[in-house]
Amino acid sequence: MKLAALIFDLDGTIAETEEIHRQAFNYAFRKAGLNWYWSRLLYGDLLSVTGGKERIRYFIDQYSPAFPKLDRLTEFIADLHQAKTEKFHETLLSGCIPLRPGVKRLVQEAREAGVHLGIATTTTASNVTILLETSLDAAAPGWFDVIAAGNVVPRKKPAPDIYEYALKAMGADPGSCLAIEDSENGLRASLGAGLKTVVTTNQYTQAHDFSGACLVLDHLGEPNQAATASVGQLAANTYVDLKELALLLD
Ligand code: XBP
Ligand code: MG
Repeated sequence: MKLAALIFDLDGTIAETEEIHRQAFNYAFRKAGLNWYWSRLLYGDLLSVTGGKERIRYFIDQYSPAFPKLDRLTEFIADLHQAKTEKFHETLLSGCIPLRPGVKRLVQEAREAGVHLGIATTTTASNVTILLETSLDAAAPGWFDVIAAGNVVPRKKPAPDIYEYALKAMGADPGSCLAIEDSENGLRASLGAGLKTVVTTNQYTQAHDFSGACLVLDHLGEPNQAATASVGQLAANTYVDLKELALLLD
């Protein structure tokens, strides 16, 4: 089967951005005078909820942190998240966040071969464009047929909505596309949209349940940096290229 399109998740897949999100959340809490602190361990739990605003509300509901009694909790959370997003942008703009192994190479290979590209993410849309511009190429956002992000759909991952939105926008048949993800929520979303999925794990997601993925790797690999598969196997290479991905569709 010919591979028509690749749809990438963003956070944790294109780059290891969750640590930057975590630090931006903690900055916003300090700036608001809150004594909240999300450690790596706690953030690993909170990542079970996708979407930063939803994650803050989950934290309040689950951990009942001290904060002033408010009659407008939704606005309070939105203001916190706005401050967090501004800090996240500032961090991205202050230095080049490295892309994960193989991402730039695979994107360029896809472009040269006429394989369409999409992004399907629960993060805020502005985070996507800034990350692509600062870490991939100033013109990179234009390389993607669709950047489906954040609140553009009613339900975030693990619901399939964001992938269904991206497929519709690309006019693509899920049977001729592949998703690349990093988390259990992301995999549930892509499988729910009928997409075969390759997972590249990271520090926050390596213990997740990746049942249903056709390949689970530590990263996409490079010619000089072999990828290691924990589920499935690469057919001929030690890194993921279009040939390896097309074989997964068969
Ligand atoms: C990861 C997420 C996002 C980020 C935080 O998205 O769940 O919520 O953690 O970004 P994905 P926001 O893996 O789908 O790219 O605060 O902007 O939500
Ligand atoms: Mg992700």
